[in-house]
Amino acid sequence: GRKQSLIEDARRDRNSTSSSSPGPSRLGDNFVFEEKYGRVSLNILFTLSNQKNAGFFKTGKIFETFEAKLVHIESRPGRKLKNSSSDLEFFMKCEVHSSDIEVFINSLKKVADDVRAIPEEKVPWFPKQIKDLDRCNALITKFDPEMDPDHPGYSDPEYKKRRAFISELAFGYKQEDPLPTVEYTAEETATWREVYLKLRSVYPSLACRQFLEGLQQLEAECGYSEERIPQLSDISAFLKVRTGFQLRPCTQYIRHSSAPMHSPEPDCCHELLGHIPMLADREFAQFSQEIGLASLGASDEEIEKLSTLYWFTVEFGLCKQNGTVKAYGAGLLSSYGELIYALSNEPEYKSFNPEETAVQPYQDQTYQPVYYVSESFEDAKIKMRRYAANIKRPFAVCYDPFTCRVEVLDQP
Ligand code: NLE
Ligand code: FE
Repeated sequence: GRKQSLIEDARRDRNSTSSSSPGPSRLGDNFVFEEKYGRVSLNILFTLSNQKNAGFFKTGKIFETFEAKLVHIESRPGRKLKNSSSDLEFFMKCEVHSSDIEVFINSLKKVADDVRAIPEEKVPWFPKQIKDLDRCNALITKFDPEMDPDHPGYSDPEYKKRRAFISELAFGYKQEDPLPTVEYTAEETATWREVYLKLRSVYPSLACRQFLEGLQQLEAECGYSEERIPQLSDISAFLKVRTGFQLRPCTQYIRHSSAPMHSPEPDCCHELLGHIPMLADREFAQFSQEIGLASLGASDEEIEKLSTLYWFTVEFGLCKQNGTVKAYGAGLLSSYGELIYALSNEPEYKSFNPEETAVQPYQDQTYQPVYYVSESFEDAKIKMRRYAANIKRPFAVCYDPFTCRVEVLDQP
């Protein structure tokens, strides 16, 4: 009897609204669902406070009544302090008839608490904890020497073999693994030495203060020198106590010995000399994290803009210090050729402003024709936060330093 009446209730509800206005289906004022063949994909979240699971079967009936095709179900203990510990939170992916959405959600609201529906299209998967980055290892670099005839190692089969071997270490890496150690050859160390000494000679006049401080600490405490290529595990431990940053392996191979002053692709010189000293600075580390957090759950279009912002700041940024322009971008600090060029009077300078910088076209084959100058990292961080706050997402994200997880907060 109960079963029948529930279905009838729901059917009645359904019929009473089936003649409602055509066009995009709406839920409240926030979401417009995208239809495909009259059906929409929904992510449904709700809490059940019923101790005997009866609530769960009631929701099941509603799914059945509305012919909602279930794609995925997850449950976990509820987190809300005010409720009893027997609460369960559910996350379900399903497809429903678009004309049914409102009445379907309303029916769920009668048997479950905190019912929320988020259109599938607006919530792409994104990493929420460090371990999730194991799913992001399949990084493709477009300047692979196997593919690109302009790569300095293109016609050196030995080099390509070695580079492929080292890059495999990163592809197979899992968060619980120790950071891979690479035994570098004498030739590789010779390339490092050349890059190191050349760059080291111009850093004092061209690199920003934070970079010089970071490098000095790395030389004093992490064995940075022209003698050997530092290993990731030492650096990761070093950064962790300074700014909380930790490393995962990426490009541990080194550039081809024929082109030490500029590499089209990132390599260990770029990571170790360009990025690491900057990531030892708290203000800069926070700035970098702002960009990452802003990207989580954002649309592809927004992510394109954020990567442009990353390009003109973290990779190729300049900043003012005591009235002079200095380099802080890693792509400059790891390329003697471009560092000298960027701080000559050849390229054009513009002042950093996220709205404008985000849409500046760029190429990655050779030196940049235009660079953006920030007033300070603090100023860049504040502007970046303001920019990120305006990105439209159905939720906000917040990094919890205690659990090292990204918390997803629902927008009111
Ligand atoms: N051009 C840089 C270098 O030579 O170190 C690498 C570029 C990474 C974006
Ligand atoms: Fe980089």
